[in-house]
Amino acid sequence: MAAAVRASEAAMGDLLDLPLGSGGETQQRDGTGILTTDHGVPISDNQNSLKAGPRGPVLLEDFVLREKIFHFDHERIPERIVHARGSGAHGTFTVTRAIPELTRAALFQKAGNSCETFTRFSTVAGSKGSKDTPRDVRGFATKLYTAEGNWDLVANNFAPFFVQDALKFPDLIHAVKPEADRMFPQAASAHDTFWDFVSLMPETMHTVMWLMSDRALPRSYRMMEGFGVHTFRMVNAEGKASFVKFHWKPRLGVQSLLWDEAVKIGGADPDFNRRDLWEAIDRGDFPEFDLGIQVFDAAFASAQFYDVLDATKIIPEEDVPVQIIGTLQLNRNPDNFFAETEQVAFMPQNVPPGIDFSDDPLLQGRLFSYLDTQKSRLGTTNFFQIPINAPRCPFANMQRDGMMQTLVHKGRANYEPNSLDKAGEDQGPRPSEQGFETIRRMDQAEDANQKLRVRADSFRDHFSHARLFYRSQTPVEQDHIVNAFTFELSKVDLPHVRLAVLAQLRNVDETMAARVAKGLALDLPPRAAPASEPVDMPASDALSILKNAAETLEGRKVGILMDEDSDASQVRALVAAIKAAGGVAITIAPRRGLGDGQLDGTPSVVVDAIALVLTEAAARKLCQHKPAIDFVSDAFAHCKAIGHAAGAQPLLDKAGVVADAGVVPLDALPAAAVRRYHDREARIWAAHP
Ligand code: HDE
Repeated sequence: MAAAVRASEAAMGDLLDLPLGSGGETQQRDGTGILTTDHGVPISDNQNSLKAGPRGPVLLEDFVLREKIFHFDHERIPERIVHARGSGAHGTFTVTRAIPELTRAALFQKAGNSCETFTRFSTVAGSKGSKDTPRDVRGFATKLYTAEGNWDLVANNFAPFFVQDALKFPDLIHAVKPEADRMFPQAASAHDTFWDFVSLMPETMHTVMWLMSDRALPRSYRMMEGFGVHTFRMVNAEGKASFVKFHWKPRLGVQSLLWDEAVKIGGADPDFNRRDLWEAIDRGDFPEFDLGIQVFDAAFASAQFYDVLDATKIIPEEDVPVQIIGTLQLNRNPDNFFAETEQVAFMPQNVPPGIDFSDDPLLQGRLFSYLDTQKSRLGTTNFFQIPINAPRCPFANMQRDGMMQTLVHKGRANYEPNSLDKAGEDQGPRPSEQGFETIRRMDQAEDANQKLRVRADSFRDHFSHARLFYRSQTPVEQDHIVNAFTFELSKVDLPHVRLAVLAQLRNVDETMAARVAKGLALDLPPRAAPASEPVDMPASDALSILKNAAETLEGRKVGILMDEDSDASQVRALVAAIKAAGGVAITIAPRRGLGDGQLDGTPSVVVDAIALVLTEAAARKLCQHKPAIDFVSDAFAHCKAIGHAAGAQPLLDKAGVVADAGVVPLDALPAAAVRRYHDREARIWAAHP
């Protein structure tokens, strides 16, 4: 086989003469258990460098030391420009509904077809070492290793995007990242430059509404929706194309943190979402997401007052329902963070035949950016050979050589066409009629033959969808949005920027703008004239988290506070009841040996509900201990269910807990812990505007 690069994993193993693991990963050959240099020379002493005499200077001759330090010095690669902090998981995607009428992609021809996957969740603005819980968009990128090549569905947990044209992406990211001179704030949008950009770019307003909402504070990566954002196309075997938007729907429902909780978790457990994902997979609670599509045609597209090619817009699910076509299950933690989660290279241009792009100018820009960034991050055009990036299907072409080439191509056929087969040699791969074929434009515009550096008129409306989003929320969710704007703008030092944002907010909702202004002690400035007057759309319930809340203990964690005098049988019964309802229970005690967590290091922000299994004497003693009081008062303020033994009353009183539907006896806790009690908010956070 001369030109074919790789016919199967087995062939790759032959070529490299290396054993391959089940996921295609190359292992070190460590069967002997002997430590060697990178070049296989056995090492006898890994404690001491080679010196001239016992106390003498270290010798340059020490190749063991030099190789080890040299490798260490080069261990880091550039972090991603955006989405630097991420967590990954292997999984399986299974088709639940065949859609040959929509796409010729082999994967979707039969229900039951499946492929391996790798998913990476991420925050966007923060560096690799930043916390998991900032107010931010989350990435949700999945590589599906299909039989027709990799399909990368590089999604976010927000349905719209901030800007309409890829040309504005670097400006957006520069504005939100830490400010250029001082390099703070880290992983936060609450600063001058971000809001300056927002105030001058009204097209950002719809996505800013999502950013100010609880969608920006996911409780868990297992509890987020994912959105392909752009309009894509599917093409069937007859060449008929349809527009599609991709959605991931979490089986556990969408759940979010409260802002105060997110801030405190940032200190208590900066790895909160990463740990949650790892632990869930580790204990066999495999996260699952349904893949849905919204399908529509050119006639629907042209009948809307907004442009379906404008990524700052959504298509309400009430207008085009989401049809479920498959399920993603994340079922294996990475073996090595760097090799897999860090080196995985997603590219929206990776699509199998039968899936195609639209003319969305943001998507078109992404088709360039991702390939380019991988070369810069991974250092070589051969990054596709890294096991996590390599297709699991045969692949072959005439691309050759380059840095870190690991494939040993044989024969002379490194050009196409050739007639080497006539001389009995391998001719190598040739194009196929079944191959990817770019679909003709569906929306052939009159101006298609002109070169124009313009923004289409159909992209002028910037506020209708922002308004739709706000009006689709419950009052509690609207309060959270008002509070988020107030907090963020309170961190903006430039007074004219605060006013300019308020002037824009008046186009979204007058009451909301007035409340934010009040919170900032500002008079409302005149409304900023919009490029196009907003249209009132019917509210979309699908946009609210609370209207769709899944009342279940599945995926939720209960923290049981106890000490050495607690009734062990009560604790055991509670743990069993929580497990039986699908939840996870952890015990927390003032001293670690007594529970899974130690009280001072396990505040209630890291769990979804609490139980107090305490005697009255223990409760009285804990009234003298600040972390215990905070444990209870925070759980109450964060609207969590609180189950308690009768003896715990002194601690409840000390923490200011007022009886309500979420404060229950221990045996009622599993039923009460399926939700939050948001009606407490008005009382506890009364000073908010
Ligand atoms: Fe990305 N984006 N992006 N993006 N994006 C990257 O690629 C870019 C956009 C998204 O876990 C980078 O490998 C441009 C929308 C995710 O590895 C980079 C534009 C959506 C991830 C890049 C966008 C996304 C990235 C940085 C505007 C939602 C993380 C490192 C034209 C659909 C993937 C990298 C992972 C990563 C560019 C806009 C999602 C620089 C130019 C819209 C989930 O190439």
